[in-house]
Amino acid sequence: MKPHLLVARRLFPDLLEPLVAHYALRLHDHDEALSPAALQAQMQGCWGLLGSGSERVDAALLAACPDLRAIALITVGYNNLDVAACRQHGLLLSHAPGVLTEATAEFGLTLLLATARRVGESERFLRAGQWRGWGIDQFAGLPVMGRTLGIVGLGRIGQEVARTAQQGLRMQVLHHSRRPVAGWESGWRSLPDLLAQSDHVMLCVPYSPDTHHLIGAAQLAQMKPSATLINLARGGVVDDRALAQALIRGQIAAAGLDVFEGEPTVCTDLLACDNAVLTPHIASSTLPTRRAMVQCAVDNLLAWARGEPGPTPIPQ
Ligand code: 8YV
Repeated sequence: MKPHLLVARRLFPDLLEPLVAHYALRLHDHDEALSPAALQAQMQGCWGLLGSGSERVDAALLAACPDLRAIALITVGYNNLDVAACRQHGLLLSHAPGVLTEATAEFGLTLLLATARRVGESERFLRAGQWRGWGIDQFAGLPVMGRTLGIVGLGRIGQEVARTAQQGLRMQVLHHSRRPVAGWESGWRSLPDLLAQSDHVMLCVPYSPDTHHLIGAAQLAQMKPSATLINLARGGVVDDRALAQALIRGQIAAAGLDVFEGEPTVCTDLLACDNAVLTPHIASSTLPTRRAMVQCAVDNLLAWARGEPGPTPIPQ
């Protein structure tokens, strides 16, 4: 009998096809994530989970799903897993590093430019039929080229943003990371210094208990009033309510957010902020990239079916 594999999202059926030879697929063919209770129910008897990064797997779920032996994620982030608990249960774990670096970095810069140059706000104004004439200071934005970009978290995506911002936009790049990153030592700043010195701040740091609400009221108060904040990381890295207050009070100029605490629900105060560009977690969303992410999970599952280690295990 083939082991059961829960595919917890609507993915690309053609890419899942090779799995059928080895696994009995149980498809949750929807864009809406399974609730924790539904996930637990669907996982009964499953050997594996092909997940999208939003399925919470913790000690309680593992205890309730004793057959679970493997989790392959299509995402690079794996903060939805209690990795220590998964390892205690001896699970095989994989994620999708590398394949989404360019698309995500590209979107970080898209959000930065759109936020600084007020693309969302001015488009809403035009579509609402409010454009009566060209104005000398109409939607005057903030300059990006040649300015200082502070990147929090200089992993693969952060470094790709840094290189592109330096080369393409002639930006001076500062960064804050826990460990020094070879080749980038001179741009390292403490978090307060980075926040105080940057014209634009971009968050590229993984989410963990250590980075929960890394940016809250106190940190927002350290930023320049003319600065923008871009969140490309995870919702929980920013205290969204504090951010909305900072945007309303003009404590910072604008924000560009692709990720939210409690997404897909978005804090209503943020929704009301015209100086925020808000996108529905699409940074990695180009078709080639999304397909490569799914392929990465499939490759790990196929390797496991052959009794081999997968190509992209979650690091120890
Ligand atoms: C995913 C991501 O699109 O890979 C990640 O960690 O954040 C994105 O690329 C997202 O997690 C899908 O749920």
